[in-house]
Amino acid sequence: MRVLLLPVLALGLAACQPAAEAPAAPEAPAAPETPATPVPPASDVAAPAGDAAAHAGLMVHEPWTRPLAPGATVAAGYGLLMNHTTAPERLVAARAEGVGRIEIHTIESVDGVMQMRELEGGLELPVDGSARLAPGGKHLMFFDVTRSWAEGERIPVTLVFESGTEQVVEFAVLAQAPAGTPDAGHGGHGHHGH
Ligand SMILES: [Cu+2]
Repeated sequence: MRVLLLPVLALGLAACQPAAEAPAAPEAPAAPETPATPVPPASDVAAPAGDAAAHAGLMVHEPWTRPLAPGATVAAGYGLLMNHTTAPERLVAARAEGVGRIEIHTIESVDGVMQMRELEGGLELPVDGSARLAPGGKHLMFFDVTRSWAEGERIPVTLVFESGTEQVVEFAVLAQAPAGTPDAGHGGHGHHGH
């Protein structure tokens, strides 16, 4: 997955980086001992849970997925991603225990037929911007899920951002979309091949 993403990522950077800013060195294969991941100031880390903490750094509001019947291996993940850092970010990958691989998908109409495909360059998160993952739109796609997910469970998913920041988010398993989700009545992903 990571290997596949890198060339795509490089293209995305070249296309989207503002001309005024020098692109960050795209190499940095993260030597295990070097703390390459930006660490927020201690004051931010110590912030109590609640609205203040919820609106710091990179966050996902109401991450959720649907129950997965026994034998089913494909699921989708939704939520509202927000970037409250001072630098543009991109969600470039994700992984979770018990999930073979996770892709970032978008849906578009091709000749009147809705089709989903991998979102090239990942999911863009401008400074103070957000990106919504929702039924009928962009979503995380979980492949090769090895067990069923029951309503009420929480599925920890590690989100990997372009800067190297990784964040574990617990996706709630919900039979009904949370209130406020666009197109909440839209069905699942049964048509997805693979
Ligand atoms: Cu998909």
